[in-house]
Amino acid sequence: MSNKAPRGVRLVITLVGRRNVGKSSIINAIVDQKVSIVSDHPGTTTDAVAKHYELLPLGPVTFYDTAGLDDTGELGELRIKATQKVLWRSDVAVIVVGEEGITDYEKDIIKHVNELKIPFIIVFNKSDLRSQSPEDLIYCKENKFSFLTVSAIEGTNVQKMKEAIIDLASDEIKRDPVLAGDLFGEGDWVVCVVPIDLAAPKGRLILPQVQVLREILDCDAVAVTVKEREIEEALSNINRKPALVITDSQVVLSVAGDVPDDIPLTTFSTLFARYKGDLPSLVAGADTIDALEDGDTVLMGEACSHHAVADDIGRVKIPRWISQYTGKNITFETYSGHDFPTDLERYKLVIHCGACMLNRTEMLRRITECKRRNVPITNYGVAISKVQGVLERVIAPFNLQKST
Ligand SMILES: Nc1nc2c(ncn2[C@@H]2O[C@H](COP(=O)(O)OP(=O)(O)OP(=O)(O)O)[C@@H](O)[C@H]2O)c(=O)[nH]1
Ligand code: SF4
Ligand SMILES: [Mg+2]
Repeated sequence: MSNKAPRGVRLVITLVGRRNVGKSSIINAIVDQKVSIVSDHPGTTTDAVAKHYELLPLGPVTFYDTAGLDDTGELGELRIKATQKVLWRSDVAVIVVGEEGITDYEKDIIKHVNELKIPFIIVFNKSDLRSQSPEDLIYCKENKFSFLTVSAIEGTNVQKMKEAIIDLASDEIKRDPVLAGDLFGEGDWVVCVVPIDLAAPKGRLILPQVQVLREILDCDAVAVTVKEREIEEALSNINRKPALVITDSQVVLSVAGDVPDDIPLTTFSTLFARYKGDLPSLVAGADTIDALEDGDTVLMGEACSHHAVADDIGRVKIPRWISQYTGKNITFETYSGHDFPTDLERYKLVIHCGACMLNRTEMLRRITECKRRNVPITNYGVAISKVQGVLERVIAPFNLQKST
């Protein structure tokens, strides 16, 4: 069993429901191990528990066991919030129903999961104690909800439940997104420009660079890696035209000057904007930079609370470049972590980080949520290319259809 797949490609399956309905027992039955504590005391699971598992034939997945959504009191509220946060990054939800059947609590959960457009199955657990009521059966059928009766204790229908989960995962999510491999062919040369400055971690490359290099090698192409100062020399010394040059966004302007126009050029961030999200939407969002006015507020969305450095890209550099580019007096607010603000409408534009710590589902959900609220969203890399005047060039290799 492999537990080493990068977090970004794991499918996330979350079990939600009231306390004591058997969520933890179901996870234990699926993975056939005691990963979650089970007891008849309601509220046993207090924090979301993650279990990595190889769900064949789908591949590596993470099951989240969550705290019951009917928890009361101040702590209960925090737990409910934590469970909702997990839902944001979920590809599939399993809504577990206990002996009481579907009540208003369950209907609320279904409504919430539906709003987030998470495919779900309703699992009527404890079938050894009680069979599904005719009302619940009608409710599921009328609403066309998938459902299954299960007994976690006796193992009834556990295999069927696994199969139903695999069926629910959308084809889009099941497909491994392509990073760069469609932009060059076998035997092609690809030049990667990697600045080694103070912000570069000691002794290693960062994960996006490593992933791109690995994909070039997987495609049987030739990877040439240089710092920005050496690009010109490298291009004049390799005796064939590279199929693509991929540069760090922060040096894209100088690299664009050094790479002749007939060589396709893009940035690592643009590759990741497509891999992690929806490139046409993020490119369309960048148009809003031209429409910013004095007094507008822009949200800088960071997906993790990384340690901010003196000349931080999201907190210092991009705000400075956008202020210079627009000449407007704009307020920049930063938001970090797995939360996403609920008052999005306050912002004229959201500029999101590269989302290396988010899975694709969560980034797509953030984009969808912005679109639903009519707030344009772009990301750091696309915004940088826009204000540097090279956006058209770095998106040219992707042949994008304009998104609205
Ligand atoms: N008879 C029967 N009992 C079950 C079944 N599934 C779970 N239980 C029992 O129900 C109780 C609650 O199970 P848990 O798995 O802890 O429920 P939970 O939803 O994780 O509960 P919280 O963590 O408190 O939210 C335990 O006593 C389990 O043994 C089942 O299929 N049949
Ligand atoms: S790109 Fe986003 S998720 Fe990745 S380290 Fe930066 S702030 Fe964190
Ligand atoms: Mg539990």
